[in-house]
Amino acid sequence: SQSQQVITCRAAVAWGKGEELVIEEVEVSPPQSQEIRIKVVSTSLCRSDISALDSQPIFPRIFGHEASGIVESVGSEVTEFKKGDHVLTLFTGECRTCSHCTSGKSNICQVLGLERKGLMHSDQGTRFSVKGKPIYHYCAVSSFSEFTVVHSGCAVKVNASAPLEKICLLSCGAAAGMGAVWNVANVLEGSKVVIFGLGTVGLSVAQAAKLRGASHIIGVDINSAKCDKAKAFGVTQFINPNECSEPVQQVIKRITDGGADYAFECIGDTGMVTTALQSCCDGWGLTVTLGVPKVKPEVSAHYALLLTGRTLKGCLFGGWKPKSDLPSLVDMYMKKEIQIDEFITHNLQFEDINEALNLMREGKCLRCVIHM
Ligand code: COD
Ligand code: ZN
Repeated sequence: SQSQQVITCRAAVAWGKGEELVIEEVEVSPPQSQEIRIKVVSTSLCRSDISALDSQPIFPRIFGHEASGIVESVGSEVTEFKKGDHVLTLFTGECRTCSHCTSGKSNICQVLGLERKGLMHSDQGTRFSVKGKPIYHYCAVSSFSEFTVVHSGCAVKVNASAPLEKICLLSCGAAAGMGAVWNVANVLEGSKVVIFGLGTVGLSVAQAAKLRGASHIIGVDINSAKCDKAKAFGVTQFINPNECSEPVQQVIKRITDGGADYAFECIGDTGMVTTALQSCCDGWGLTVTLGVPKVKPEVSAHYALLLTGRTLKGCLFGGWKPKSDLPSLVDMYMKKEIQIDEFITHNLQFEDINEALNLMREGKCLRCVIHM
């Protein structure tokens, strides 16, 4: 059958640390019994693709983890999907049977959780090669390819009338920010929120906080060009720490009269986690971390910050159970209850994918959608 055949297609291969991606002809294996093969339709570039390209010694590799597509073929044991289904990929999967998935308390699947070695969950192998040489995956998604293979627990079927070239954003950044506000922090009406980092993740936090009726939404970013877009997403006050004569946490404490109720770290800098904790009020101030650190992974803070009642809480993908929860987020978008189109600053053809990396490195985009 067709599902048993190797496909040859174009993929953007990363051959070495920090290098430009190279469009190559790759072979894509058929899906194994519990896997599906997807024709990628759209994939947006997320900061973590670049962070991993610049830091992890796993090459050659196909990046991309924020994507939408159409099922091309399914493995022999897959009943949940069929050819032609519209799907979003899941960089953190959901098996629905492990103790975490059934706990009602966690979105961190013990079987299909974030994959860090560049391999597939099923057999610790790869499904790509160039002239017989294996190519590693990224987050077991690898969407910078015309076709990819994912575990059936690492994709979710969505409303087929939703525009794939937009909803790919809900597969990572935009959903992560909203989930951090609604699921993890559970921001209450009238509260004071501060957001560190105003990329797509931080601005999704702003949008979600606005929808919850936060009274103050303070946005902090070293790039002042983010200010206008930030205000459009609900940021009430923009602060560039480089333009302040005192530490940013002091500025925040002053304008919030003692500290924010909630702080969100959306930069991926553990030093800013400390600053975020310091920007929260004592008693109940909650700091939520969304960013994966690019450099120093350890967090440090004076214990007195915690002794006086602050909480530090981490999350992955905004606490969403990806398979269970994403379809309703897509439906919210279709009902215009959430905005994602406004995050798309650039649309590029696949062959121009390096332009997307350059734009993000230069801080000139929110999301670049790459059309395969
Ligand atoms: N102070 C203030 N702002 C800063 C600083 C600083 N020191 N450094 C950078 N910034 C700003 C930048 O100017 C930029 O506007 C913003 O921070 C970051 O935005 P982007 O567009 O670069 O990145 P995002 O929004 O796509 O993602 C940022 C995260 C750090 C959240 C992202 O990389 C991440 O870690 N994602 C979630 C983790 C995860 O789930 N990973 C697995 C797959 S994504
Ligand atoms: Zn991402």
